[in-house]
Amino acid sequence: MQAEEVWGQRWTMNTLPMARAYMEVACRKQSLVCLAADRSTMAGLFDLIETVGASIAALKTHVDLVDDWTPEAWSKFCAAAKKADLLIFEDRKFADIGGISRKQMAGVYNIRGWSDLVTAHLISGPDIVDGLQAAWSDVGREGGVLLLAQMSSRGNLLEPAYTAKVVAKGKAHSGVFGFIGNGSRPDELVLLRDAVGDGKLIWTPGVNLAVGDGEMGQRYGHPRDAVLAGSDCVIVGSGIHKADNPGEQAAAYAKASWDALCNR
Ligand code: 5BU
Repeated sequence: MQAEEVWGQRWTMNTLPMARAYMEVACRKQSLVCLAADRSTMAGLFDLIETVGASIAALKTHVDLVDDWTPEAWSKFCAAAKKADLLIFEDRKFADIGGISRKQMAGVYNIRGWSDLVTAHLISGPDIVDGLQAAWSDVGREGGVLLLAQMSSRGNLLEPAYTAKVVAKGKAHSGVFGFIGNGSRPDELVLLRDAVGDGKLIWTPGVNLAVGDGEMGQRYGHPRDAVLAGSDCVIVGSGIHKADNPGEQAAAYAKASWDALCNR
């Protein structure tokens, strides 16, 4: 199916190459699922790409939680992700001043060299987006920033007035790919979508087919409800990687998210 037909206004109002790349991958895979690949070994990570790669559109990493991380293994992992037609999203939640965030994109993990997307808080001001964009430019690559406008965890401090300011500043910036919204609360997502409009994407963690409370304050909403409320990508971790049959579960999340997009 053509991306424009499926995504409607979200496609026509958004000319950012990375955003369109995502919308096209989602159509090829018929999935709005980003896998939160929170496994602690390289073998566990490779296994995930192999078993669920066909049902997901993007892969979210926490590069600093892998016990046996090496640059060589990581570079093979990223190559496997690309081969599986996945965008690579490092959920680093940068928050420092622009110049330091730029340097943190280099360093041991060299996030600028392999990430297509990263997350950032706007707590330090909008220059963080320029710092992250400069880091990708430093190595001749392009990427997009997802700003945390909401979070899924209970008691978080990203209150409506803060969310509104993040959206107002982020909407106007071409380096901003989109916003993180709270996938566990469709009513909050509807408000976020109203504020964002169609020009930027909203990606949502806190999604599980088993709705309710998770570990340590995590909260979960249903993928269908998140997409109907305005999410463009459901970020799913344990719902897939801890399942008895991750392949089957990934396909179920893909179907729920894709059907909801087609209904929307
Ligand atoms: P889970 O296993 O589906 O709960 O994993 C959720 C993932 O999304 C995990 O990697 C978190 O770091 C990430 N996350 C989140 O849960 N909530 C948020 O508000 C943000 C990220 Br931002």
